[in-house]
Amino acid sequence: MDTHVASEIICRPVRPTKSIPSLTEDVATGLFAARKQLPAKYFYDDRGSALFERICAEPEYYPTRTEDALLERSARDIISRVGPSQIIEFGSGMSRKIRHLFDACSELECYPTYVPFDVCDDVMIKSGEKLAQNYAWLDVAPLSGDYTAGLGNLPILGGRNLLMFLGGTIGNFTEVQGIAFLREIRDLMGDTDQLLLGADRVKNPEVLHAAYNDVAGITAEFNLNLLDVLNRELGADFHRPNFGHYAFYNPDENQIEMYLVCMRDQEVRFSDLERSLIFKEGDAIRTEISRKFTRETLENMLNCAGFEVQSHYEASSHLFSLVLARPSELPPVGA
Ligand code: AVJ
Repeated sequence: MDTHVASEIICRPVRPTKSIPSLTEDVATGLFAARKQLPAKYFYDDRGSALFERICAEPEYYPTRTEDALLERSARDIISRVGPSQIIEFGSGMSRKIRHLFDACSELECYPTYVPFDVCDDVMIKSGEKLAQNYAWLDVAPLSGDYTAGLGNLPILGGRNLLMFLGGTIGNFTEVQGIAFLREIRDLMGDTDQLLLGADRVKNPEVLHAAYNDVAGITAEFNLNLLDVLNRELGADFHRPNFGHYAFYNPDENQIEMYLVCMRDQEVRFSDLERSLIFKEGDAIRTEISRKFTRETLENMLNCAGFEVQSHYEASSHLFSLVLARPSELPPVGA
């Protein structure tokens, strides 16, 4: 007789504290403008999320496997330093990377509750159930919502918490946005809590270029999928073959910039908005920035957000960094 009763995973909704623009508003301000741009979050519909998973497995896309290897190597150190009673992960996705930490938890007999925080309840529940099968001690208590919409309504954190923001997603924010987001995280944290941040590093631009221009064309497909999102969500009629994927490393800004470039004049109709927009050959939409850091710029950003670096784990190749940091005094305004 099977006596094991899987406890049900229930997602707690987190109400936004900031009003976040809708896709319609982002299109109105970002596309109907001289410099066209859209937030990177719109890539991730079901197909876009699946394409991102495939990008992570491409030989040129080093960040995922580098971070994974780093996490595997440093998991014991992280868990023994923090001794978490809760692990909260912003943008948990399919909760793949977390396994290394749980392996270390099992070994060190530290049994935290896992709190993934993401937009998709189904994915968190399915991934959580799988995890719970592998780690008998594990409780999964997801939070559902948009972590960029303010963290003020998160349940108050008791105990010792490890907060995590991995994958290098911090690079999708501008410097100002990134610091503001890290400060919001800091405001949730108590003295014994720590943040684990994953960030991609400045490196040979050829390596960066290749990572966003994989030969199999998955990144191009991921970028172009955004046009399908706009067509579906706003009743638009972008003709995909009119647009091309263009991604390059901008060494002045230390960031990858990704664009959809129009290669043939097209009037695009947004029927839901009752508006049209003329795209000329050569017009471009910036669809993503992905900032790359040096050890210094990364630690500086953390200091500006009110963190003190505890451990900086980096691959010998310096391809990627994981930083464990604890809240400290906020620096004076203007510092
Ligand atoms: C999910 C933000 C880490 O910036 O490398 C991958 C997204 N874009 N290929 C990144 C992405 C193009 C990715 N992050």
